Amino acid sequence: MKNQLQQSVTTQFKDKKVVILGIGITGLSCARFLHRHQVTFSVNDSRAMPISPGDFKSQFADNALVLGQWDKNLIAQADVLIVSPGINMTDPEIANAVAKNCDVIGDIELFCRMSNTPMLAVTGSNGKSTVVSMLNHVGNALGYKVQLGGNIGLPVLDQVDETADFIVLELSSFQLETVKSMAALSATVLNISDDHLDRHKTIENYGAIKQSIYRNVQTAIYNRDDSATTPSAAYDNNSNLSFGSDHAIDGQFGIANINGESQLMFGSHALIAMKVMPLQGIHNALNYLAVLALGTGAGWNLNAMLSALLTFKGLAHRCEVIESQDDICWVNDSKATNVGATLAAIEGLAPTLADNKLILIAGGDGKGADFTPLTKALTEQVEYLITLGKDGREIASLRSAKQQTKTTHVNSLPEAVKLARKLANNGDMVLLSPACASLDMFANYVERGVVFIKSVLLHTEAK
Ligand code: UMA
Ligand code: ADP
Repeated sequence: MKNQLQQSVTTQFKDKKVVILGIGITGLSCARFLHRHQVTFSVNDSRAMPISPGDFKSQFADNALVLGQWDKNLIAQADVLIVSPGINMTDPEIANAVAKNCDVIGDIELFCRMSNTPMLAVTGSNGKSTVVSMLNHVGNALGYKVQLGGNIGLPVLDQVDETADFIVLELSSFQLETVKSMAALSATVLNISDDHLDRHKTIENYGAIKQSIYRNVQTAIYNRDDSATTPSAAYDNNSNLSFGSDHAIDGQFGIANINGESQLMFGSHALIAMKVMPLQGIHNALNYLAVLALGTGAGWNLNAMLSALLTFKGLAHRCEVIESQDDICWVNDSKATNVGATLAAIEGLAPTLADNKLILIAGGDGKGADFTPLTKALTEQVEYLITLGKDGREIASLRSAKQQTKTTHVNSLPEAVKLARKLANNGDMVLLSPACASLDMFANYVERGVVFIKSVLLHTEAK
């Protein structure tokens, strides 16, 4: 196996000038992979100090590193450019330099060209990390050797292991832009809502990039609730499976209310009651169904998957209930970096509150998204809105004139928590679900979530 991989790498890069663009976690994994297989490369990163040149030299002694600007000559001479997902290749500074016959790929494309491991691939605006983590958990519980990689933060070239039974890949739109040779066993677009429009410009373009996950797939899995996920004519596969919140026809996954209980269904067959599942909310019911459909496409046993899902506890920063010392339900949904995720949180959680109120903390960097799909939820289900960050005021403006007395813009997250603590009574819920990226105020969504948790614990202890 090892020799086969080495041969394939050697053939791929023989006599080629290889340039890696970006030396973040993807670029580093590419450099490690090429170095392991004795391929010489150069690295170019437009930032001044993404890595210390000393560290780079100690790991990759014979390879060149250019920092601080795009090196147009280096880029122009490349036969193969391996591009990090965060780099926008339509940026004229790079686009104008790339040679016509240059092979522009990313780490995922490289992996697809090298590996024969059966692949389960997941994209979508929301739920990717939750679904791939569930799949990983379920596959391992079924006794398979499963690897997890991609946008979840585990660069796929660090995961190459030809002895694995399956690889589960989380793919972002940025990563899919440079994928050409993927042929997954099963693949899904979970849902599509505005995200990353600062880079992809239109929702149509963004949707088309997401759809490319269906290219050459054996079983395409789509969400009946979201027509943008249905494979387009360009990807009319032989085999499709679907999931949705409606009654499913035979052979498809759905949800039904049976004797007052919401059940996950396979056709007319009730699989399990949602109330016994660890993760609640309609969005998580859909996530469970997506996992069952993806696993079915890979030949996994349905009953065994259901048992395994009962022991998956959920990920931090996604509708995570904080264990506070008071009787207020504080929910950290810092990973809600777009409108769709915040909508799912409000619509999933508000109905659980009966007469208690929902206080929402939202705002940050909206990445060019249209916030208006939030209007109904913000006016009908949110009692008090606290906003912050670059685009917080735009979200606040969606509330009615009358509701502006129950809408406050603050300067920091600790200040938002302090105000929420003052406003909340026992039984109420305070939800941090920003509908925005965190980068205007924090290093990332994890830091934002941690600051929220710390502030909550500080204020609830002080009470
Ligand atoms: N860089 C430049 N010039 C630029 C932009 C970036 O030189 O104009 C350089 C930076 O200086 C840095 C490197 O490129 O050295 C960073 O590359 P990158 O932004 O692609 O980030 P990585 O560290 O390689 O992480 C990427 C994903 N990041 C992005 O897509 C922005 C990670 O997803 C992913 O976990 C990782 O690869 C492994 O696959 C993060 C993310 O925010 C979590 N993803 C977006 C999302 O989930 O919404 C798509
Ligand atoms: P992603 O990896 O796509 O960003 P995550 O699983 O990390 O997805 O969840 C991101 C946000 O989306 C969280 O706020 C989470 O509660 C919410 N979410 C999870 N699943 C769904 C879904 N199916 N539809 C809408 N929102 C969802």
